Amino acid sequence: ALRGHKGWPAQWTSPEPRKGYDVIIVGAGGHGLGTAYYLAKEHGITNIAVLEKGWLGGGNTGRNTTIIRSNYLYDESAGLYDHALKLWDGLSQDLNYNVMYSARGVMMLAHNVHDTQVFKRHIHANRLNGIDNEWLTPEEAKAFCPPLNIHQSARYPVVGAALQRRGGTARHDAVAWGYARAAAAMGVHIIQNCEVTGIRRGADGAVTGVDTSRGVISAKKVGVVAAGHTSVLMEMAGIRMPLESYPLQALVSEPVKPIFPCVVMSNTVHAYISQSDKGELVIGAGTDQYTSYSQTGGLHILSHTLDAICEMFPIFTRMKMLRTWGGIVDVTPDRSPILSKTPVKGLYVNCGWGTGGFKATPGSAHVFAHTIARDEPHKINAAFTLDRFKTGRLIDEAAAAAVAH
Ligand code: FAD
Ligand code: PYC
Repeated sequence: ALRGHKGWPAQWTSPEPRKGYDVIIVGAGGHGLGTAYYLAKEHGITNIAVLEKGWLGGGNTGRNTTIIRSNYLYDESAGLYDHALKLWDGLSQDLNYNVMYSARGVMMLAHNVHDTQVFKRHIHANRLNGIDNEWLTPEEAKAFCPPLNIHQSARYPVVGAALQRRGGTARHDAVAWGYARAAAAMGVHIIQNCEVTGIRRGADGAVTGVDTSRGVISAKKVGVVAAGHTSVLMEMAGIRMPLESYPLQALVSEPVKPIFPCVVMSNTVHAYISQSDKGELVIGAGTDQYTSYSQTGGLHILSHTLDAICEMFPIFTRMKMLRTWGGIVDVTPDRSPILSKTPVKGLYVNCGWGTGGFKATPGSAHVFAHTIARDEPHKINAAFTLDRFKTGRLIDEAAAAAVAH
């Protein structure tokens, strides 16, 4: 800053695309950039292009509310999300980039008998999988989060809470930037403003490359990591995906001094909240109830969420909201992601994270890189196939999503 912001070295270069690469990753969000990073670092594949139609990190990675946790119900999910949580722990050191991971605790509020039973089931299942999760009384919940209103006259009084102490938040942009810088340093090309408009296949049906707004680029392996636009891309290869795309909104308040020590979520009243290091209250809602590719959402969703925030935290009633935004989330029927080979040789897909993929970024990228490099899934993502919507071997995590949709 003292030099007038001049002479700063670029964190990654912006090369012209080559004619071809060993691997093309479509989408420069955290999952796509992370995949390129682990392909280079762990599998020695560096002739990679990450193609991004907009700017790096401008999709859901840069729009999410950064909640990280691994308190999912089923063994498969526990394996995947806790793999990610363990990687978060050392990610700043690994990337030599401060991703500001803060294990400040994620507390999910129970407001009725149903919530209590569901959360206790999750707590027991998590513990059997070696994942921390504990039940708190309303008084213990308030001790952990002093702004919380536990008065029993509330519309939906707090009757208890599930707390994962290792859960928390991280700086979303830094995750994209950290992976981008580290991948570029190993030779990965990150090409922004390059929209993929077609997926090319040879006579044998296998992938041969992609059409883009900057010309044809060839590759024998293409990984689609395009979050809200997965269906559009996969359609280019003739694959109809079991996905629905919805707007999901969030908003932040004016910045205030540190007041909120943790993350609190309530699926029943449809609101969640944390405080960023800048001091803003970061607040999120449920998805809109209609499918759309517009990165805005209905105002009524936000007002409903703010009603709930004011009920749970009357201390915030007079806070001013600064800005709102939306992203498009791709939702699978069982609310679990797809990290998989596809019926098209050389085409791989990482999608279906719905409202909750930020937390999984390092773990998802790590196992997806393995899947592409070895042409077979890592044991951690073996169950997260595209095929499961044919076989019926679903991983139903609707209750763990914790965001209404
Ligand atoms: P993205 O970051 O969206 O990256 C995909 C990229 O693909 C985009 O940059 C896009 O421009 C690019 N792309 C698309 N089509 C093309 C094309 N044709 N050619 C080239 N590029 C293309 N998850 C959590 O775990 N915790 C949370 O607290 C949380 N909060 C959320 C709040 C909101 C408001 C939203 C919208 C999402 C939230 N999520 C949360 C979900 C999370 O953001 C996503 O699951 C995750 O960021 C997905 O990462 P990604 O890298 O797969 O996708
Ligand atoms: O998956 O934890 C989550 C989440 C919080 C907000 C949006 N998604």
